[in-house]
Amino acid sequence: MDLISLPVSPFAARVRIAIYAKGLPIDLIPPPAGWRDNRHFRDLSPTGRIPVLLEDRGPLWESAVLLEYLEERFPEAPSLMPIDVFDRAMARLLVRHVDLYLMPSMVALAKPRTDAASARRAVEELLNGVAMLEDLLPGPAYALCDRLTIADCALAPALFAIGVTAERLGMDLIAPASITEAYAQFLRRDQHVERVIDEMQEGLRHLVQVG
Ligand SMILES: N[C@@H](CCC(=O)N[C@@H](CS)C(=O)NCC(=O)O)C(=O)O
Repeated sequence: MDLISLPVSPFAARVRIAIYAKGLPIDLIPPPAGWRDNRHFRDLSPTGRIPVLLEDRGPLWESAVLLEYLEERFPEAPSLMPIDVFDRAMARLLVRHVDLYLMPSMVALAKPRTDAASARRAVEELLNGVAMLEDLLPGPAYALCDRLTIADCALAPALFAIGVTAERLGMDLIAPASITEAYAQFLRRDQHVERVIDEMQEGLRHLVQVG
């Protein structure tokens, strides 16, 4: 089984954390050259986005779906879902929070040609999304139960990407939210999160070098 992934993609990064933490036999492969306009890639990924999991029965996409699919597909591997049913709902809720209230504005800000009004709106939305997290996160601990879950898999790369974007803009988008900041720092000490953040950093360095 293969995962089409790019080191810097926060969506692919969350799936890689899950793959590493679960010790799964899944190979990471890059998309084909010119993937955005590549017809073969479009056949695998109708949305034209990364990541894509290549299963024997066909491709699967949408990183939040992939996180849950890997849970069910490899029941013998260490679980990244809490046991408690309320915590399971919270895990899904935090993944949704990342996808609905953090990533859209982060992606808008990361675009090279965002106009000033859109950028202001995106910063406001992002600050709002981070502020909401303050009431949902525990501080320096895993988001739920006492181990890594899909919530941490989604949050760690998103918070890293927000930090990188904020630094580029000369802003501080996470540090004012002290609980979220402490949580992000704590997560970086998890070996699987650290590995993937290193991959993202390396990918960013490469992007800067090639321009
Ligand atoms: N909702 C999708 C979002 C995936 C996504 O937007 N991936 C980005 C890379 S981080 C992408 O492929 N963007 C298309 C592009 O850059 O043209 C998911 O969770 O998998």
